[in-house]
Amino acid sequence: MDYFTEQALTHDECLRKIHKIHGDRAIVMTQRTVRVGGIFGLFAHDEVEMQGYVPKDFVMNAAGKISYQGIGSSGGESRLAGPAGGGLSGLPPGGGGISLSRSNVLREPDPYKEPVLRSVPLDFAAERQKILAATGNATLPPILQELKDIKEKIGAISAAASPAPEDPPNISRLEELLVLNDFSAPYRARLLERVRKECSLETLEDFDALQDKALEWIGETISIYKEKAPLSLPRIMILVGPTGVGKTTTIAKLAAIFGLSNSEERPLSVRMITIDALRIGARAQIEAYGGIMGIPVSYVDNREDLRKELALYSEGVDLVLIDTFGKSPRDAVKLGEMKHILDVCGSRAELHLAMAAATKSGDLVEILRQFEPFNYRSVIITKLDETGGMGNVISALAERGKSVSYITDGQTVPSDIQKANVVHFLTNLEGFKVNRQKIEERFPVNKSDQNQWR
Ligand SMILES: Nc1nc2c(ncn2[C@@H]2O[C@H](COP(=O)(O)OP(=O)(O)OP(=O)(O)O)[C@@H](O)[C@H]2O)c(=O)[nH]1
Ligand SMILES: [Mg+2]
Repeated sequence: MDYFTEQALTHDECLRKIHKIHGDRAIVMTQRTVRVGGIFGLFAHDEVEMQGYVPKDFVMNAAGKISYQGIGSSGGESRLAGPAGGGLSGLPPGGGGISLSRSNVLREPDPYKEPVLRSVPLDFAAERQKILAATGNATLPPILQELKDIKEKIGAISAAASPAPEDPPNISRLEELLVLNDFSAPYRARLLERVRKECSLETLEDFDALQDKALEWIGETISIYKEKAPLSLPRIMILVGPTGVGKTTTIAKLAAIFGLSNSEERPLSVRMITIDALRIGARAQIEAYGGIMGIPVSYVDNREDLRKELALYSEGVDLVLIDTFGKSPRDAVKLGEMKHILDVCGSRAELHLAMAAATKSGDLVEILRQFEPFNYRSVIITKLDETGGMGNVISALAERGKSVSYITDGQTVPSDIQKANVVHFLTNLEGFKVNRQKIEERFPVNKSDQNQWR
């Protein structure tokens, strides 16, 4: 076997040179571009370099055709490999040629028998590596990376051009119900995200089932205040909140619930204190309630008087209800004064924040935030009868992580107040088809929850 290496300026020229020097049995194995000549890099130029061999022993196969040792085909003909001859077909001039090793062909060595050439499968992975090596491995990865980038860009462009997948119609219907009930935008987004993620296709197609699921998840976001018996008597309950939300009326309702006898429970010994005595009408209002119920009312406007009043009730009184003057939550000075007075009640006093149900969700969040320094234990939602839905209230309470203790739904003392429960909130939502039985099973109202502290 004679091996050769030849160089020429062009691909064709190199083939012609090999043909001329080594004859037409020459086999080109590899081809590459080499930089030749020049001094210190000047005047250098590219040439094509081909390597190969001229087979010495060849065999005639059964069909009478000549096969050379070293070619991976049992029926290959003798010819100069190259673009025209097919040996390098598919490879660009200047690229590499497939090097076929001897191991690719097994030849029966018995000269007395007709020679049989048996081809063994090429190791394509190895051959591919050789091609990569011949074409310059370093150039392929950047090309592949570029292709990948182009593919990604095309993907991004087509994604931007095609509209986002639309929600199933029932999700849009559910969103309309949430809007109708004034749920805040962040609350709606969170709930709908959960619907998209967790609801089965079956549920999404059945609007009743979807509403059941949504109501259940809304219910889970409502936190009900757990009333605890006080460690010592008297229990002190204080109501604060913005102007006109119904604090005094609610104090009167609570006084009636706890202080008036009913058939089931003994009446508690209740006192009402107001620190709203200076405002025209305020004193008369609470005095009227006290008079009707037979519950004593006292007035204070400073810390010392409040301390004295509480001391008077240290024995024999179960419950002291303290009404406060309504102030805008933005009036920080007045709120500070009120907090200063109320602080004499000590940490055992339970402070509750009253808010009207018809307030916008954003304003509710702001009120919840402004009254934070009072460290209120729960929220009382008033005037539920004046609004549809409760989405705004549910959203705001969930956003600030607050519990609700009572809801009031009318001006009548004492009937229009009740201990808050999840079922009440959910059944008040507008437009929803409420499966009451399901809701009651999911959010059972315990008797102990319903029974106000005694
Ligand atoms: N519809 C309705 N009206 C209520 C409710 N609670 C109170 N009100 C009415 O709301 C008005 C104001 O009630 P108040 O109890 O004086 O409110 P307040 O928070 O004490 O007011 P200020 O002391 O002025 O801050 C009165 O006309 C009440 O009858 C309720 O649950 N529903
Ligand atoms: Mg009042």
